[in-house]
Amino acid sequence: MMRRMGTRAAALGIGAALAAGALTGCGSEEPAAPPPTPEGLGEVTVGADGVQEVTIQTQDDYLFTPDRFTVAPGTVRLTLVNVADQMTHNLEFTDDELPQPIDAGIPVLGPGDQEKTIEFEVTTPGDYPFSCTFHLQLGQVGTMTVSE
Ligand SMILES: [Cu+2]
Repeated sequence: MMRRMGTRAAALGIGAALAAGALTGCGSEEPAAPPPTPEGLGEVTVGADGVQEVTIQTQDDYLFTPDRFTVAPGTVRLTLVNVADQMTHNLEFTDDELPQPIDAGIPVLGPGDQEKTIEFEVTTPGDYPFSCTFHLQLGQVGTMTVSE
């Protein structure tokens, strides 16, 4: 819980820094570097009950942050946090491309720091693509890898 609060605070801090940079105008012609991934996102940890947990994020854009993460075979508890002010997203695994079926998804997740957690079992190593079906045409896709 504290970790997620910290992540949100970090995200807000990044936003404030970007806004300040825009106001002062540094005059550089170099393209802005993408914002760093907030600490903890995409990192797999093991909960007290032995289940591996990972949190990813969506924002007011068409990206999952991060868009790749790797888990071991076993139970996965995946949390999606939508820190967007405006945009609604979802997360659905791409059924016809999965090494094994995953009977879990997040059909809709509104803005304003809403979050949802799903839990599922994976046993077959490989790449498991997922997408936000609302923004699939805009390239909002990601991949969960199940290691050997
Ligand atoms: Cu989306």
